[in-house]
Amino acid sequence: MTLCPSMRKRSLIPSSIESAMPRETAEMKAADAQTLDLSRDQEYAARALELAARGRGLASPNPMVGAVLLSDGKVIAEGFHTYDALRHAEIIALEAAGEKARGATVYVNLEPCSHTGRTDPCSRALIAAGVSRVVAGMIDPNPAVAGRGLKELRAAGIRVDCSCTSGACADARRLNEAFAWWIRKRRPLVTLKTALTLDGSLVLPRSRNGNESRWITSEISRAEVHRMRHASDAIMTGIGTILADDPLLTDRSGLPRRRPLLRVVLDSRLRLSPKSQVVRSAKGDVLVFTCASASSARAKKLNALGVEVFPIRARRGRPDLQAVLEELGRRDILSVMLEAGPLLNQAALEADLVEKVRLFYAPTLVGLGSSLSGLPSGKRANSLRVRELSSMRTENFGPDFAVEGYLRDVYRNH
Ligand code: AOF
Ligand code: ZN
Repeated sequence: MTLCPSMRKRSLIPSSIESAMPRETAEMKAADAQTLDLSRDQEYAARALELAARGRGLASPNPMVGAVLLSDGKVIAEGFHTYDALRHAEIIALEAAGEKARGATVYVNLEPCSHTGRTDPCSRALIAAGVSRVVAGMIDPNPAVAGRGLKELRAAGIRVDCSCTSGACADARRLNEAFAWWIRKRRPLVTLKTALTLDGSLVLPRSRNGNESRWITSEISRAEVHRMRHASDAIMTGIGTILADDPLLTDRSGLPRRRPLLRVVLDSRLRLSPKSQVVRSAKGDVLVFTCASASSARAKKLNALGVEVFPIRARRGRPDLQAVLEELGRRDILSVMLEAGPLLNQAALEADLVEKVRLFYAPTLVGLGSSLSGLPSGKRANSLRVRELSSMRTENFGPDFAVEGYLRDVYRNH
């Protein structure tokens, strides 16, 4: 086995024995250097990702991108992208490094762009700065780039490595999955989130004294839900949930975001009350899709209160979900968190418009005899089908746990 230098330092082998070992061959040294290179690459690729994630809530509708410039084994500059500051991560780092960028290695979680968007191509800036190597976390899924950035860098004689070649791009891909989906499909990635008792109930029985919490999951889980809301561009629910719970549906994570979380309500017959919490707190961040008239007195009243009422085509008497998502995509909404009741959840699943689910389970039971709670029985249940989740993960949140999984491979054909 070849020990990498850092491991050897911590080696428990007494130095007398070590010195009696055969001398290192050139081959072993080369392997050592490679291991060192690899662990260094991993370290700075992870740092680039960490920087990128600082753009959460601030980069959309652009991807989250972080860049690290390394010269003589030292970090000489860093940067991350936010949409309003315009400049791309690499440019921020290059400008901070100045002349020192010559010969540097650049770690960036997304392939540098090669196109002129709101800014000039990063590929050209990296070539002009004379960097010697670029390590990219993944190919840019934007069809305007899609490999051209790396190709240009290579053509200019820069050594280019992409983590996707070694299959080490899972974290980079996960961070920008919503961008990757939206930039190709032009509709947002939908994550269905719900809280459940361990036996799968979405509702708690009414409390006897009225003092019991109406929450299924703990405060720790609910704080995580606010982090999810922070990471989303929009939250979507149905009028049934508004009428039943009168929720606020805001992002109360306290974390910075460049656009308010868009609160989307599907309301076929426009039953939304001007007195609801959503409407009373509206500041141009509430969008109601309805199959009813958008010029009725109710609609006008809602408009006056800062709510946008958008007429949408109906499908079986309800807002057509595909059309809703297309409209959201046109509005640069990359991600939607579906926090709805069983009917809308089911409709979205049936229409195959849910990419990801995150289920929060509380360690409680309401009765193992019931199933599919909340869903009408009979005919409707016949249309249900079993869906398999992939890339499952579980995480603990205080007494609860969350299960996450994908119904679709967001990066298929990529
Ligand atoms: C990079 N570095 O930091 C980001 C990149 O309109 P623009 O000029 O902001 O370009 C947006 C596109 O550039 C975006 O769709 C994605 O393809 C890429 N984002 N690229 O090299 C960055 N944010
Ligand atoms: Zn760029």
